[in-house]
Amino acid sequence: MTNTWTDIANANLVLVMGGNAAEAHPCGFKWVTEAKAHNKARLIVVDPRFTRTASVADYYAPIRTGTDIAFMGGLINYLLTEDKIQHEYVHNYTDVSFIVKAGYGFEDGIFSGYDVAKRAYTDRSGWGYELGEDGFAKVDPTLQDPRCVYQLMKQHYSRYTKELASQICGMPVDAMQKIWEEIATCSTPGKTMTILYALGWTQHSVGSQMIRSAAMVQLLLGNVGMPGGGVNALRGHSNIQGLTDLGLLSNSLPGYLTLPGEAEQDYNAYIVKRTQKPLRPGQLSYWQNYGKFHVSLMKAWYGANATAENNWAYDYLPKLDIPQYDILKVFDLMGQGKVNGYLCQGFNPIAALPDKHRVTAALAKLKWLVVMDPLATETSEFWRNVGPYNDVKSADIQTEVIRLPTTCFAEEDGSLVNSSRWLQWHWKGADGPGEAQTDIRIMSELFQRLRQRYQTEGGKYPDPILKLSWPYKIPDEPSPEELAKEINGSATTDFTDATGAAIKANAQLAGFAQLKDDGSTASGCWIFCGSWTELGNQMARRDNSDPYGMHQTQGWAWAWPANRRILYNRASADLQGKPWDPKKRLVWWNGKTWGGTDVPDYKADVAPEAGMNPFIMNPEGVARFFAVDKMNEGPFPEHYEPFETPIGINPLHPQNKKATSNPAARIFDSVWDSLGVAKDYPYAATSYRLTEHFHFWTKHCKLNSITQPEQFVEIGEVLAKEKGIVAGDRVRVSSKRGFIEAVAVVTKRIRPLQVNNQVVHQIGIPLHWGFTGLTRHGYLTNTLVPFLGDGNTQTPESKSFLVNVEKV
Ligand SMILES: Nc1nc2c(c(=O)[nH]1)N[C@H]1C(S)=C(S)[C@@H](COP(=O)(O)OP(=O)(O)OC[C@H]3O[C@@H](n4cnc5c(=O)[nH]c(N)nc54)[C@H](O)[C@@H]3O)O[C@H]1N2
Ligand SMILES: Nc1nc2c(c(=O)[nH]1)N[C@H]1C(S)=C(S)[C@@H](COP(=O)(O)OP(=O)(O)OC[C@H]3O[C@@H](n4cnc5c(=O)[nH]c(N)nc54)[C@H](O)[C@@H]3O)O[C@H]1N2
Ligand SMILES: [Mo]
Repeated sequence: MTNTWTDIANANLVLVMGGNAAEAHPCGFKWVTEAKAHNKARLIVVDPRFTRTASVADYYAPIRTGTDIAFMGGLINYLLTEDKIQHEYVHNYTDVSFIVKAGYGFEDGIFSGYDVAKRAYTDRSGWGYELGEDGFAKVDPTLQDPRCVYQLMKQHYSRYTKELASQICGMPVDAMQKIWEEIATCSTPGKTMTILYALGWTQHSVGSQMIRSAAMVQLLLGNVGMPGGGVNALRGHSNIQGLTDLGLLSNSLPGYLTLPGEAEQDYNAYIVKRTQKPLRPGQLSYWQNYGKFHVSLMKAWYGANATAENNWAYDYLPKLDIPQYDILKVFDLMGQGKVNGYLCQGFNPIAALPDKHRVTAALAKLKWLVVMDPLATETSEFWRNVGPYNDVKSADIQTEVIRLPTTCFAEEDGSLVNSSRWLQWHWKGADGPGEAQTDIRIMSELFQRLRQRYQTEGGKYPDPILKLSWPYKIPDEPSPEELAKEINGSATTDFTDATGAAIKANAQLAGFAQLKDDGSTASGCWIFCGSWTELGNQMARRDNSDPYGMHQTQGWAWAWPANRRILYNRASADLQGKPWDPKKRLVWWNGKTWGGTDVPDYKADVAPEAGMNPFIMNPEGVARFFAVDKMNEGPFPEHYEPFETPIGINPLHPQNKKATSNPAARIFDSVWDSLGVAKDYPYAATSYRLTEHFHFWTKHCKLNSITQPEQFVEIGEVLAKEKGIVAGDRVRVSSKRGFIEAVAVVTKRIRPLQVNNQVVHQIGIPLHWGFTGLTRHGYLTNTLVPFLGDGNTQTPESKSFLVNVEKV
């Protein structure tokens, strides 16, 4: 989230698109209700199904799954041609005036630099700004240069006419027009729209670009950095934000630092590459501090063993031989027999990952599988034959499965980071049952034993394990408090910070501005620095007073970074530092310093005249319409069809088959044969959640099992009639990869769509059932989903695939 849950109350318009917040985030959804009740906000919902969120919306329109870029592209075209943009904001705070390199091009659905054989953009030399001899980016403030971002963007989206967008999305032209008009009213300074999304956008082969297209709309409207604005990812699991913050993805380090690749053996080159110099005069480029964050991290991990002489233990860090080991990659390798053991901590891959049969076959190739979980999951039971629901030959599976029962969140102290980037401390409610141990205990014991083995037996390269700092009172079970303090960080020696304050050795640091690259500070995650200071545990704060009435509640828990609630909030004020609208004030310049109702996302003492731009995490200081080389499928979002498309062509460039679906998506060679086509599987399916269950675990709880006891699928009335299906019939839903059987819910909430001059029916499939727990057994929904994903995040395309439906 750029903004916060509470800030939704400040919105004038709430667009829920790519999510179903009333169902999946029913508690947070109260802030939408607040906005409607106290701010007369309008709620618009765009979803393939008329959802629980749609049922309380002011306006709803259906969309074909996987086509949101066509809608957003059309909207961008509309805003530009109708001139519904926040001019002053767009001209000064975005890259519209920047000149793009001559090497950039786009033809027939493909950007410059594509390698067909590698299915990747291998030459991105054209995807950047033209630099002058002074090293700064070239700009044309008149926006006339045909190679400025404004002109290129306008040209790119001119193809997205209302009619074509409607034909792709299956949304009637008048409905589309109505929503666009309403959104366009938010280009007035001070009038803001918030966009709330979740998996309806991420789970597509073009998911990242869908979200980017939404960000572009928000920039055109001047809605980023504004109260009631922003692009807001409603996170899923209670601590999934914390997972990415702490760098648990295979290619990251805590605080969005990145692991080196194999070619990066040289420490200095690693740091220099990540320390971008400003691309505009007078600009602050915040990543210039990369070295301070990195050295402080290595001091937290390796303590006295990280020294200037050994480049702060740089050689102990693994160097990636491939870009990343995401779950699709790992299970692909497992399927090839290249993985011996798998440690599965709080993860139920056979239920959660696409293509259940493929995942089962991969698990069966393991020598051993360890499952750390409070429950017996489908994954820990994957070898058990459960009739049609898990139709395996147990005798053929040799994998040894070891279950280590864990406690769950209510049985331990700790912190969770919510979607708003708030770190909230929580307290244990009860002891775990039976032999359950905390995850911290299990992992720590495992580490101690591994370390002992390295000590006694040696090994190829024991240093990274032997030299790790482990300063906890009880080495087998560090306390959550000890870990939280370490993650915040402390002084390793006496030192003087940037403001001249004398800091004593071992003092908890007050914030990341104190971090240094000379070894005098240690911090396990720089963005969390400030969460446990000399004043104590900031995450435990529970003061919800709101002195400005702006819903920033600065005293409630602690938000990263620096307790700032709204990112890029400098953009809520004009060039002179005056809020665009006095009713929407966040930060402003008082003649000497920046301050306001939020912590400024800016250098507090830099006067507006100095010409520093608000987006300080980019070296050019402005927000990007042109993504330079950051996105794997090109600088501008382009609509591509789902890999399993019900219409078979991409109406934007029907002649180029290579650009039907995302040419840079994550797909392995062995997967192509498992994809179906519309002739055999004519219906577009999507999978989703219900309020009454949480994934695959609440079916172990009696009350949840009573409220939603049995698996069902949703079918529109028109299709049901065609197929002779009535409510309550059992139906078989099949894809190229397998089938499920469930009860049919026949509904008005899913209607047939007119797409590319044909009728497309959509099928809705909730995902919560399986072959463990107290509900009736069901088939894993992921039996149906294809094993491929987004080109940047590798998130599987669980929201768009093809199926057939028959009555059984
Ligand atoms: N009760 C409950 N709440 C949960 C969870 C749970 O299991 N149970 N899980 C949590 C987790 S981990 C997550 S990640 C979140 C997910 O939260 P959400 O993303 O809100 O939930 P989903 O139900 O997966 O999908 C939301 C909607 O996306 C729509 N959709 C599908 N394809 C498209 C498309 O192409 N375009 C558009 N515009 N919409 C589309 C679906 O019809 C569905 O209504 O929920 C969290 N909250
Ligand atoms: N088709 C389809 N597939 C999907 C999705 C979809 O929309 N459609 N959604 C996807 C999404 S967004 C997600 S997040 C995944 C969810 O997939 P998973 O994360 O694999 O599923 P969960 O059941 O939420 O959690 C896994 C396990 O964590 C255990 N657990 C709970 N607390 C603790 C703890 O403190 N310690 C340990 N060790 N274990 C604990 C639970 O008992 C549970 O068995 O599914 C994905 N799969
Ligand atoms: Mo999720």
